[in-house]
Amino acid sequence: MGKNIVQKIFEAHKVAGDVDAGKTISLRVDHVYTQDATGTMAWLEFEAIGIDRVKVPLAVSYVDHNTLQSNFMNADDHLFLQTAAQKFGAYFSRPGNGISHQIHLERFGAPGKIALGTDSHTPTGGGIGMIAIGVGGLEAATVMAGAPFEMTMPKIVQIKLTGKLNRPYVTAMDVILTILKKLTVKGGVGKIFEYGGSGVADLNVTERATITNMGAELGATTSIFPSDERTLAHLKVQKREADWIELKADADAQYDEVIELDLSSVEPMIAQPHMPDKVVAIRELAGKKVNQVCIGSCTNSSYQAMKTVALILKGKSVADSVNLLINPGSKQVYEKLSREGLAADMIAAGARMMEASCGPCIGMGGAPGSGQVSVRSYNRNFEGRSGTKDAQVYLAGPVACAIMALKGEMIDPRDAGINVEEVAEPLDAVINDNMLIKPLSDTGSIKIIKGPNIKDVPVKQALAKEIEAEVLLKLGSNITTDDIMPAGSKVLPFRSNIPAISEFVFENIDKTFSRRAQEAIPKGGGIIVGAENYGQGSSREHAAIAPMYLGVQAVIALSFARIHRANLINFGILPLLFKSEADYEKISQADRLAIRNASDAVSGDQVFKIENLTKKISFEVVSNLNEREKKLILSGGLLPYTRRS
Ligand code: MIC
Ligand code: SF4
Repeated sequence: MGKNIVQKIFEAHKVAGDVDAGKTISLRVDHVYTQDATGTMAWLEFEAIGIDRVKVPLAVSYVDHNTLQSNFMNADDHLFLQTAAQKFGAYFSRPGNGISHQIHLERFGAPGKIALGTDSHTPTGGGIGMIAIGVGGLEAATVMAGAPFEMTMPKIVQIKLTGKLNRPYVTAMDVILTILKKLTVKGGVGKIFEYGGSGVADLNVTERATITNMGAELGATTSIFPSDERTLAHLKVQKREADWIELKADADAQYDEVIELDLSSVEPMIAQPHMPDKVVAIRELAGKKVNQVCIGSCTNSSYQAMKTVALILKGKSVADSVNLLINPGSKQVYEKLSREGLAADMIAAGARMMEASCGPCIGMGGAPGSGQVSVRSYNRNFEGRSGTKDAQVYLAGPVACAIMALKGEMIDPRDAGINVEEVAEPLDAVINDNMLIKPLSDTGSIKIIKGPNIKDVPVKQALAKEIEAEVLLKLGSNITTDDIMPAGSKVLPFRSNIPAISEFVFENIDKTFSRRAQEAIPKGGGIIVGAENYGQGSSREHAAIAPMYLGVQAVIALSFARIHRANLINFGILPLLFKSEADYEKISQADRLAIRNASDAVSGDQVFKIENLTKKISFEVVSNLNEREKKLILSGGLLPYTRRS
């Protein structure tokens, strides 16, 4: 029987296990990369494991999130990351060099490889034919220390593309927004999307990367495109054609499911507040006033996208009511735009140019005003993420964004009367790796420098036999990690200080959470109750470590998002699933729950009896842990487990 691309790459990297859906598989990993906001923990955890040097062929430590330096904290973190990278044998990408995913696509990504990144948008690498998966920092640290990467094999779904995009008004962003509308933010859970069909050839690598980037918003484990002539063209521009291999599915390859999409049917789309799947055609919102437009991020930062934007803005002026912010994805793109006068066209039109970093996407500056409408070529519009709780954030393609910045209102780009030039993929790039510091061979004299805000990683005790704890919070579906552990310029600098960051847990949902959790610690700690897709969004393990630090013992939900579930387990918090949906209704906030024989149930049949001591009823939950996950939970998490074994 023929094989699909995912099966081919997984077979070639398999250390143990099976490539069949639902089975556990262990994989050899080629690249591991971290970004600063998750990387400080990852590298502290690597240090805590006690290995001298990374054991994967390529490790890169990027700095792209915490670049706003309003005091010493972020700058201290950068120095820690730089010295840790040098000590442990990783590349270090300096602040200013750009966003990890964009740079990885330019300088390191290669078809057929397996990459792990401590960021949920790592699947951007699928655009170049890599299996690129987002993981928590501790997972990355253990793989860098030499462990294989273990996961439950997802289902493999083919998205079969036909036709061609109606360029230049329709972009790759509209393709993924169309898919999000159809499949929703839960539609990819437990799946890998493999793109195929004749329409693939219509998309270049950076357009493919926009699509795989936002596969994260579908909840997918990852997404991948074939490697073909267009992949070779991308690598040639980067002077890396030696990294090219052809990758395609066999003619008789099988998939768990096939979804068809005709690219010529895609029209300009927009996601409405506050979820990336609340997608409608832009024309349905025509006339709505816009206060802010942001263009860039890891989703739409290619030279091609940025040049298209520059040419739309050239010789014109942003509307009086609009603030236009542009954050190019990499120094490489930014330098080329500058050398060719395109950045000047953006500035002349009134764009506020930001450094090549995540910026407003994660609330690092550029927060909209109260209740303002912001349209962004980014990937997430969760409530409050922009830094302004009542801001109305929409997501759209870069062409639509640039046109709305000029018009001051929402408009289908085809109706704006603005001629948009079709920009081809570049034939060359400004290659200057001076902001990428190479690993050293002799690291003996390197001292890791830690500023006063960098604190040790807290470690949990082994799982208790009996848990008796209070329901600290009862939540609905699709709770994001931004809800659990907010980001933004105020909170992000505490990413290397768990005691300090834990003060902000669930801040936007319930300001009393952290205090109540701390008060519950002497009485057995807390439990969180969620509904479907609990923990969707980012890979930030702080959404697990900080609750663990605040005494949270278990989360009971109807379903979990993949990375967050893994992070909970890695930090010793039990992820429990209701056996019957009706039991969700029977729990109220502040109820006291008892989980009898918790550790026995983990090692045994994984069915737990929960007694609701307040309501005097009981019900059952299950844990569905694989053998390794059982050991981690029993030990109190991956760090105590790794140290002990
Ligand atoms: C995000 O887009 O939410 C982030 C910030 O990049 C996160 C990582 C983080 O929280 O540090 C992600 O996507 O994983
Ligand atoms: Fe950065 Fe935003 Fe991309 Fe996350 S989604 S990596 S914050 S640009």
